[in-house]
Amino acid sequence: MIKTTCAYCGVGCGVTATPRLDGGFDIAGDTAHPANQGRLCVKGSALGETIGLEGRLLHPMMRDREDGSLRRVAWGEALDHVAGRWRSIIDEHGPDAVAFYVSGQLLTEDYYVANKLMKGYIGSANIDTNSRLCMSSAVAGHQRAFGEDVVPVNYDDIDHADMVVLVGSNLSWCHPILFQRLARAKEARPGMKIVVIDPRRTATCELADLHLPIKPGTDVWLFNGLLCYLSRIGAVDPAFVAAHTSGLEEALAAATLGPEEVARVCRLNLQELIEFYEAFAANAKVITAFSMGVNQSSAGTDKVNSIINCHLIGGRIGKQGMGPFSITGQPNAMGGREVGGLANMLAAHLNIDKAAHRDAVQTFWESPRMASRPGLKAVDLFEAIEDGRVKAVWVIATNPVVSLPNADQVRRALERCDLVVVSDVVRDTDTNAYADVLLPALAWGEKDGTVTNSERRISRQRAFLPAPGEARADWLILSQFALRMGYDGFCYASAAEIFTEHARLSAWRNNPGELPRAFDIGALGMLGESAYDALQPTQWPLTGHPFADGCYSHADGRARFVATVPRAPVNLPDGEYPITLNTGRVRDHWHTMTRTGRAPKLAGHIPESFIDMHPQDALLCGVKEGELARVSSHWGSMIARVQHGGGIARGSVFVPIHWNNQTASDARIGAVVNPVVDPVSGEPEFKHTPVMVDRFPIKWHGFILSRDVPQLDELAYWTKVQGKDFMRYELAGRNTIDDFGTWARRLLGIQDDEADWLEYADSSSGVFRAVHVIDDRIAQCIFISARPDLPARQWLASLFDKPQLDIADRAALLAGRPLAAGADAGPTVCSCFGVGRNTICKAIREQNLTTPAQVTACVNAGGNCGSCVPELKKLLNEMLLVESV
Ligand SMILES: Nc1nc2c(c(=O)[nH]1)N[C@H]1C(S)=C(S)[C@@H](COP(=O)(O)OP(=O)(O)OC[C@H]3O[C@@H](n4cnc5c(=O)[nH]c(N)nc54)[C@H](O)[C@@H]3O)O[C@H]1N2
Ligand SMILES: Nc1nc2c(c(=O)[nH]1)N[C@H]1C(S)=C(S)[C@@H](COP(=O)(O)OP(=O)(O)OC[C@H]3O[C@@H](n4cnc5c(=O)[nH]c(N)nc54)[C@H](O)[C@@H]3O)O[C@H]1N2
Ligand code: SF4
Ligand SMILES: [Mo]
Repeated sequence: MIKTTCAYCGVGCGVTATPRLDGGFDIAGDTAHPANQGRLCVKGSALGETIGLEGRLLHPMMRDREDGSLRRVAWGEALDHVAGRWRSIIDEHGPDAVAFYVSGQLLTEDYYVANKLMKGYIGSANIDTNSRLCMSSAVAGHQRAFGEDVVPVNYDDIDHADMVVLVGSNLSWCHPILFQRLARAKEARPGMKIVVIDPRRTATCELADLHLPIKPGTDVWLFNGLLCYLSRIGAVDPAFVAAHTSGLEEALAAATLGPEEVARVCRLNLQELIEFYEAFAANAKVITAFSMGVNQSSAGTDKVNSIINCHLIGGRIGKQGMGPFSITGQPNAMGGREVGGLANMLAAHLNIDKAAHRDAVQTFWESPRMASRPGLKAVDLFEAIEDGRVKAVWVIATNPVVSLPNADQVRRALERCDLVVVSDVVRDTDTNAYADVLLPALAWGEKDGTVTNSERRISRQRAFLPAPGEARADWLILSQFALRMGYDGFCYASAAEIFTEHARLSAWRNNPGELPRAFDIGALGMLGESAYDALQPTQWPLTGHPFADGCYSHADGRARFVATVPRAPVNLPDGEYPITLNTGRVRDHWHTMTRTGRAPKLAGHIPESFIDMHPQDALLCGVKEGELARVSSHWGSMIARVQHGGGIARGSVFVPIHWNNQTASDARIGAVVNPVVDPVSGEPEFKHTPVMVDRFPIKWHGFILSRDVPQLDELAYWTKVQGKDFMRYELAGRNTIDDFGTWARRLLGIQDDEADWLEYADSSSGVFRAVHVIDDRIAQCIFISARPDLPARQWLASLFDKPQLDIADRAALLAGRPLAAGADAGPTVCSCFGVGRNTICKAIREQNLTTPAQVTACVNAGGNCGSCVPELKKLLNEMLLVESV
């Protein structure tokens, strides 16, 4: 058994991998890890389904720009080519003409090397990271308030808090194990008050005593109003404010707002708003946890500081059970911050714009150069690439053609860039399509290093699989490149050597008279190989709760109130684009789906991209639930299926970020998002773009289930879903089909006239159904209809698991549903045990179940990771309502 850390979110759960006899691995939660104590959410539990080599990038490749073809090359050739081109570009245009765009999914060691190489050797700070899209507002807010980017809360503070406010965080879907910890705390102490501040009524609200459906983008008004309220009623800790802070008066001057005005601007019920303010004032132990609804805003940094202000005024920080809590997204968002991977940071919590800091790092590195000013932030970087200022970019562990705002601009930039290098673990991504050089990296389970989670706990990721093909660790690829560039300082033999160097740098000149900072893991700088290998999860500061002594990292030791003058989002809805686009995550997928898209267990919950909108808005836009629609903005458009019921208010739509050109015909929501950024942090406003929604007219709907890849190019719409031993494709077309049989056979690639092929066609109603059987097993099926009244997919899908079709199956094939009633489980609710909606509803009805625990006892759903418990509650409520009518 090998202990490692989950590949996904910033909760940073410990995982064990135990080899099975069949060569696979059993993945389980590590009971000894403090972050999860043995629990895993559904994504973590499905990690074993994502470690196969199918679709992996296994060899370096170079593209012929003339015909677009890729050819396999040796590592030496690929790295010589890249080093040669970088050299000549730097010689001709200077070091700022090259750039790295990296990721919070790199290990700390990889990140450290990339940052050192760019800032200390190439001499530019043009290294930015997808954390710009994620954490940079929190980083900037912490730096302004505390003088250093430190998150002042630990997970176990949740167990002591009397009130937890979740702002712009869908914790139940995005940080499930932390959500479950919160749920357990509430169960143990039902008096604990939970408030959710989110324009949507998300699954997280199931746990809330109070949900404030705030008008998008108005959080600063809400928290300024709270600051003003706390000051007015005297809910202040004058001793703390006097001894440990400065700037309260200026902050209050910017926050002269009464609750009535806040309620009006934030479009909230006044009584509920006051209930929130009163509860905040009444409870000493308050945690305000915030995530992307706060950070991803053109006022993101101010949102962060307006929250921190409310904690400082009452001294609700630095003690057990309280504090402003930035919840990080990626597994190593925090490690990236520790190594200073953002373009405006240095390493080890030092600042690029201070000469003494630059000197400290350069002296430690003994490097020939040091970047003297901040580099380009992500959005600016891709603009500079498009206009030719940056001529070479190396993208590592991120997929910007999907995840950046104004994503069609990113595509144009990469098309025009002289040299695009991408290091990735999979072969086909939307970004790889623009790469001149593709470099195969080791993936989770194969690579070795460390990650830091949301509570500043450093954990080891350990390899338990052999390196496949010619894939190499990211730090090794970068070090070998650095050596070719003629730089010393990169002769690392192992991840341990890099980690210990990084740890020593954190202690370098870290003394009261020099450059004191809270981030100091110098004690780990002496670890040998085996101690590093055995490193237990370790939290910094190594000396206790951050800021427990009331001493902050500004030169005068005081925390700062920041005056946050509220301002509306930059682009507001208007006559042409009347609706606000909100974007975010779904429970069972991770980002651009390069990993979660491969796990059948994770595909069932939400198989297809969607546009969640209020029924009245749908009516106004002329679109219907279940039909396809187009979302467009001034910047671009995408297509997905309309749905209701996601808890969205009128005037907004919500679209998930995950689907892209590998998984659907036209589902990149990034293309629609405005490239507006926060002026302080440079973080994009992902949660607020004015859009319009209109019909995407089609002639027919359909689906294919197939063991082979069908020909989809000519279809108006398709999306792909991973099944067990097959792929499912949802389709729609604008073409008139004259001869269904011939057309369907061409789509499915069937050339054999003798094929075992059953079909039913009714041209007058536009209905066509066909099934292809090989050796008595289902191989493919296609169902087409002019109306969206296709049979449910679950039963047909279940046939792909059968070694042989029986007579009853064959008789039912073209009906698309079993002859026996009740055999269709319905759409998946519980991904862990694969339990469908119909199964759950049937159990609730027949056995009069009233609680999620009873449902679990009856049909297992909710019994493993618990991520679906909010949905079980919703189903129970819905059914109780129906019964009571
Ligand atoms: N399942 C899953 N989990 C993940 C990830 C994933 O891809 N899938 N990704 C990880 C990463 S990198 C990240 S950064 C985190 C993100 O975790 P979260 O931030 O929790 O997730 P999001 O869905 O991006 O957005 C959170 C909420 O912000 C709300 N919101 C939008 N506008 C506003 C506003 O103006 N004010 C307020 N108060 N709220 C607003 C949205 O309605 C949404 O419900 O999740 C991590 N965990
Ligand atoms: N509209 C909208 N857009 C958003 C957001 C939003 O809320 N709304 N959220 C933003 C946020 S918070 C984030 S964090 C980003 C995430 O966006 P991305 O970082 O673009 O998404 P991922 O799919 O995680 O991309 C990771 C890539 O790295 C590869 N990879 C995985 N492991 C390794 C490795 O060890 N080495 C290498 N070299 N490659 C590896 C994967 O195959 C994948 O191609 O999206 C941002 N974009
Ligand atoms: S909560 Fe889930 S995705 Fe996040 S680290 Fe834990 S197991 Fe992984
Ligand atoms: Mo993120």
